[in-house]
Amino acid sequence: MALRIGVVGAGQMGRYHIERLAGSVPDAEVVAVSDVYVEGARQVADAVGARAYSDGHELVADDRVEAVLIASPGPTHEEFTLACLAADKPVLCEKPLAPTIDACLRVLEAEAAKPRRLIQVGFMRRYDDGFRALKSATDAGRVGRPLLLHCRHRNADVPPGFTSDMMITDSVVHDIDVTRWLLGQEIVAATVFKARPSSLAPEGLQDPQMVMMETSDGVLVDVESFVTCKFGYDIRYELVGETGTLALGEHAGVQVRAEGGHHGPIPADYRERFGAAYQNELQEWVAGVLKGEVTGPSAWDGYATTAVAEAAVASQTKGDRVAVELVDRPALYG
Ligand code: ISE
Repeated sequence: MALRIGVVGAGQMGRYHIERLAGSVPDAEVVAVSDVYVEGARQVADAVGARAYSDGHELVADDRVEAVLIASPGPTHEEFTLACLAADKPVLCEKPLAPTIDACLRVLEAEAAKPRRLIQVGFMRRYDDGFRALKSATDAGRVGRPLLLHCRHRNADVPPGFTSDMMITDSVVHDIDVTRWLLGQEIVAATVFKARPSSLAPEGLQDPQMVMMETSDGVLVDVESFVTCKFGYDIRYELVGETGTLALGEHAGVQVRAEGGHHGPIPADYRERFGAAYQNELQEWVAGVLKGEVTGPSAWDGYATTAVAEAAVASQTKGDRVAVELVDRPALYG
């Protein structure tokens, strides 16, 4: 039997997920789609034979919907995840879990009172083969104890209205999540440094920025966030251990040496770079839910990531190191 899924939000990410769920994820069926712009929901719903709603709460309450994927704007995530918890329905929520620490804590507390996890947060890099290989090599001790982690996060461009704090809350959040997951440590402080802005960045956008993070065991992490780099979507990592380094992302795809030059492909955007990761994420989520398990990035991960992002945004304005304080980790999250 296929898992009957309702998707809240029929914008860019919602449509991207619906296409996959309906076309290439085994045992998944999209039975409902909601969007405040109901015409948009109807258009997508009709294409996959689903019902359309203008109100996500009606979708969550629909008896046909067994599990929910939330891809609506971040500020709506709290109300919809809470509705899913109240209805006891597993939910895959796109990042962020919620945009503020307080909102994340309300979701965390509601789930922590349950006997089992229902929420997974959409940090898809954990499902990328390259990032998984990096984690296996780190865990296997291939380069000894980690000391430093260098992260490069470059986007060709950003949509109009993209702001300097969104470079943290929309973009660097992935590096925050990868750091915690890869090292198995919490981040205890963040400091943001501002380079001189690119003359090609929109007026007022502080681009690029460097985010320095410190982990609980003293690993130092630097993230370059450069969202108007113009040349493509460029994600690179280097972990420095006591006996060697592990690098990711330097040479993806076929490298051509010809005509006196050396050329290789650069993905245009994150959907191209992480297409396979999104596919794995959905497949593993559906397969898990059908077995009664939710094992991907948790509400705790969503909360901790938002807490670090808030500290980094505070550091942007204070120009100083900002400590991250987390609440005690509820038993549900191990
Ligand atoms: C976007 O929202 C994402 O989630 C991408 O993974 C990230 O690289 C990009 O910077 C964000 O804008």
